[in-house]
Amino acid sequence: MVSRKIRVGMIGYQFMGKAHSHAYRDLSFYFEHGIEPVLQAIAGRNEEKVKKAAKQMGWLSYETDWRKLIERDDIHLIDIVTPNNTHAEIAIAAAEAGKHVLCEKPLALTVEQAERMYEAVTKNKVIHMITHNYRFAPAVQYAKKLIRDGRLGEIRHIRATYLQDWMMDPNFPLVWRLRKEVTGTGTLGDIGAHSIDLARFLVGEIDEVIGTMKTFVKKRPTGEMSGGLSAKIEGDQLADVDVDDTAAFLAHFENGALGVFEATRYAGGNRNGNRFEINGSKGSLRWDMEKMNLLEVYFEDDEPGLQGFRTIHCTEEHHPYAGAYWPAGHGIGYEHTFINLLSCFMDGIEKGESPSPNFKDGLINQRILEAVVESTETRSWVKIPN
Ligand code: SOE
Repeated sequence: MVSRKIRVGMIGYQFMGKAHSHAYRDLSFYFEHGIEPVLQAIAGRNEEKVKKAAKQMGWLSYETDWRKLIERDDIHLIDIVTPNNTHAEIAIAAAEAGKHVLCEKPLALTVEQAERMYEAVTKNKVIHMITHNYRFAPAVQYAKKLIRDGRLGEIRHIRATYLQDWMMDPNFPLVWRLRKEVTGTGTLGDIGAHSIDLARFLVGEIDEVIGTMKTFVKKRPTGEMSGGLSAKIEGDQLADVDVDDTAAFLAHFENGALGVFEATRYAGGNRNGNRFEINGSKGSLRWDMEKMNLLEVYFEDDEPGLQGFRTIHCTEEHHPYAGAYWPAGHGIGYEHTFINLLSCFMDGIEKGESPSPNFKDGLINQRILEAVVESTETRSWVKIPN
């Protein structure tokens, strides 16, 4: 197959930068496309650090000003892996320069920003996606297939929890993910957004929500991330935490299903507990990111006496994306969800269509996040605007 090269410019290079870089580099190991990404350049403000990151992750060049990256003629796609408060400005500039855009979640700080971002990518006819990577676990894709094929019947419940514990220590510093002006909401937008995306993907659109949010630790030492989910204290001041540590909400779906959602960073022992259980009139299924290759499935019409959840190892050619990797039983990991997402993005660029989850999904997700905040403030159900 003759490939057209698509030259990527990535802005940011930390945790998500590493996940995305790895995915661009490994994509052609597993998937064949008419489009082949080239790691053309990355951008970051600190020259020493960005240069080191470019070398380590295999980027051909670097810039210290993201605007220069967007201006470059040899860049066709802008990948945004910077903190949330920068997404809108960068994505809009990229779209106006005619570049395709991949953006980390949540799409923006506010619905207003997300609307402008969606308008920019549609007006400029560029291909866009948001990195809700968990949709691309083969087990989640297979869950979607079972639901789409009617194997679960009418969907009645989704119980989605995203439980983490990386900043339970009250001395864990006030990193950007804990500062409203940089992150928007706290746990809700950071991990609750993933549960919302999975629920929309698997169950359907949410009609209204009622929620509550809580901040357990109200002051923290100042500091910044130092790689992955570790951080360093900088200075000797304590500063106010102005975002949620935990958020919980109920949701009514347009198809009549009821959703129960919980996102927290205070669930000790749960390192990345992104989980859901879905119950329908004919069956149920369960997934847990910490055992991401497994899907538990229950069917009502199984023979009495043999009924119960069965565990499927989603590593076979029948399971979307899994066949591109190893023989059955040889599982894949977190990083492969990003490779699968990129494969979908490359298909989209080839076909000239923005695959889901795209900026429209990001905008709807943002409306749901904002509705949960509003409902927490007003202590009432809030409709999701169309
Ligand atoms: C931190 O909570 C975090 O890195 C999120 O920002 C990611 O989106 C999630 O996938 C893992 O946890």
